[in-house]
Amino acid sequence: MKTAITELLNIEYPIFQGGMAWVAEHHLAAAVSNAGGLGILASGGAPCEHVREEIRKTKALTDRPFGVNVMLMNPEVDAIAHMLVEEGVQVVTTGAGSPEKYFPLWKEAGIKIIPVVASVALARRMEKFGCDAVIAEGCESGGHIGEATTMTLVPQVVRAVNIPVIAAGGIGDGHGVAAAFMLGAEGVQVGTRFLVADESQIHENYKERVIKAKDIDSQVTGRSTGHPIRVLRNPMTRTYLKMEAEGASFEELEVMTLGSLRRAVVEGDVKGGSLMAGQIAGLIDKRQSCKEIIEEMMTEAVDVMTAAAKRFQ
Ligand code: TUI
Repeated sequence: MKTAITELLNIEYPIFQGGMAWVAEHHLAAAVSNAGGLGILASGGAPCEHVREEIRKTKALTDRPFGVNVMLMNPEVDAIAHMLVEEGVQVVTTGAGSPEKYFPLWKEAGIKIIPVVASVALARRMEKFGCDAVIAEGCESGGHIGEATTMTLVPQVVRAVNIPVIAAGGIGDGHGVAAAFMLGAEGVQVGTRFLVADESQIHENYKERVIKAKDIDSQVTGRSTGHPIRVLRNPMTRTYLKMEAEGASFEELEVMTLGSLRRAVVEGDVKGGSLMAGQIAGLIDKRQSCKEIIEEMMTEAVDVMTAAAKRFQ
């Protein structure tokens, strides 16, 4: 399947694996790239040198294109931005802010820049600065989210810009891929389904919670602090949301969440950890390799699009 995104990045399938903090490390990213998608390493809140090592380990596992996600709230973001150039990274995605100050540096190095946006305004601004594509991420996504849904954000971004748009948020099977294309996207980004991939290194307990999750099992913490984060409900979210409703300060709430994603991913603490996951977790019911996930999603997408074309012709 050829789209503006497969052509731009020289990849086989228009599927990105989201750059999930603590989750998207070299085994996962390389497996996705080797399967024909775009694997993406996360920087999250990691130190620059750790991300550099991850890039080198990914290169050892794949010759295919892969990307690095820069989480713009990372305290070492400036160092990371320069390190990506030193390491010859070809594709950068960004999240949780505007990457405009790094555009000259990255463009000079020939890096493809694909920011994640949660609004039309930021999409327009990114296009003006010269990015190659944008990822329009709806609030069905796990982790740090904006306000608009994927269904409403994607067509509005598609209409507003002249660069390819990748849809993210709530896409977990071929029906979701087909829907994204119908909204005008040229590719999709998938996070939650890759959490449970065989190559995903997260703790078994976390995978089990994703597989058992039902449609309404995620909650958004931190709306009052301006840092809304979608996670699966657990005792931590119950306490957090209770404190938040009682008007707890940003500092009090921050103390609760500090290190909570690491506790979930590394220690498998499903009670006190942050089980970041999207609303599509309810649809995800099996463990597969990245290759199986990508091939199944693409086959299903083509099948449903073909069936729909026949029905409506
Ligand atoms: O970045 C994400 N998702 C993330 S990052 C993350 S790590 C983290 N942990 C704790 C606290 C904060 C982050 C977990 N999940 N998705 C991309 C995304 N970007 N979603 C929303 C945005 C966004 C929001 C506002 C991008 C830009 C923005 O405003 C920028 C501006 O200057 O207008």
